[in-house]
Amino acid sequence: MTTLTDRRHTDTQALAPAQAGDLDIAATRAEFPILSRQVNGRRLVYLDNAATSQKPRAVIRGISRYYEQENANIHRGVHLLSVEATEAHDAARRTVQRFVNAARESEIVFVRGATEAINLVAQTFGRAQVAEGDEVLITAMEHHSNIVPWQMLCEEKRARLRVVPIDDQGELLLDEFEKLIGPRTRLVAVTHVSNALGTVNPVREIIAIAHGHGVPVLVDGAQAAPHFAVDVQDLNCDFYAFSGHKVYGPTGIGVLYGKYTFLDAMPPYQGGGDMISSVTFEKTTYKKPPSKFEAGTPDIAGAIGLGAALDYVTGLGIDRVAAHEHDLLEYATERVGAIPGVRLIGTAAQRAGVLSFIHKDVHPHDLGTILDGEGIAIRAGHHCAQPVMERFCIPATTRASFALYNTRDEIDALVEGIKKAQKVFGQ
Ligand code: C6P
Repeated sequence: MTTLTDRRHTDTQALAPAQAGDLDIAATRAEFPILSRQVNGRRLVYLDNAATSQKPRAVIRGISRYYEQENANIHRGVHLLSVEATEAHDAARRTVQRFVNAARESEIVFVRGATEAINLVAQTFGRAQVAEGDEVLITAMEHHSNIVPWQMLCEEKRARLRVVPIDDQGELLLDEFEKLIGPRTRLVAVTHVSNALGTVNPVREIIAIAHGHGVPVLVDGAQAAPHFAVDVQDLNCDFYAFSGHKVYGPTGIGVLYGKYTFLDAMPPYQGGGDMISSVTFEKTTYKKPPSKFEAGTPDIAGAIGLGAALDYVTGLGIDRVAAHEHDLLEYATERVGAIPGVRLIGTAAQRAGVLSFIHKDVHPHDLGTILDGEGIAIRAGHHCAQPVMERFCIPATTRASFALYNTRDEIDALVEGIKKAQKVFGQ
């Protein structure tokens, strides 16, 4: 059955090559109700999109519609509502499949978010494949979600977690990566885009090198999927993880893409309803992927909301979004970087979505508080990437992160806010 979700995607296949300025930002902003609210008596300037992005009406409506018109459990009922809810959930999976260009719908596993996706791989693939003395290779710019699950696995298996270092710009040292990967490496887990530095890693090249050693690769795409086109077949990654709430979808839903051969060979993650073929007290047999990894009633409304979000982004054109955000990041880098006392943290040649910085006189948390008073939302802290802070010998950064609805005016407001903080705290 072809759904609205399916058709919308087809309609947007033939977009012209994207340029900054292609998006109608005023019209786009009008689709996000929260952007018109006031914060501390000022218009909201929302620059904390790497933490979570705001939701367009299409997503809010999609979720409301499900609860108002279709609410039922899926895969279980013979009644109409259950059939409709099942179809809507299945359509959302096809939308995700197209969004990342997976070869098969069954390669898309719905999870709670990037964190759960990575834990799933660590607890299934990892526990089956990693033994004493083996190695898991990550990088020095990973989010805690792509460190701790591997650390837990390595502790349990008496395996070794190895870390590819980064340089002062926040770029991965590829020659070190080539030195570290070896006969004991069982998996490479690497972020596509660093949430603390904005670095876009050359994951295609990393995957090719790893595959040359027969090593599979998991890519943490939490900060990539919202910002540019992701094609898992082109990347040739074995696993790809991302969260719905950073791509304009709801919280509590995310995606694990896995090559079917891997998913099929992996043991289940959790046991329960909907993941079994048959159960007796003697033996249980499991369904094929993705059901094998989706025990229990899933977040049905979340999947539908995620489908609506990806349709929304596809409708705008992800390349147009990328071009617009690239322009914002360049502008912000130039303007914030020119403020006396500011040091940018993360100056890689390829960056996306994120501008991290420190100010010599103003602690990031104080700066965050002053900016909040101006209605400007940013994040201050270690961004769940403490090893990155350690690498740069700093406790925290201030981070502005961008989305498709942000404007140059909002960056100007950020610059004014930083200058105000400087006056308050500067010596
Ligand atoms: N980073 C940030 O403010 P979850 O929490 O599962 O949706 O996403 C985890 C995650 C994994 N990888 C990367 C690269 C991430 O940036 C995140 C989430 C947020 O930077 C919250 S800490």
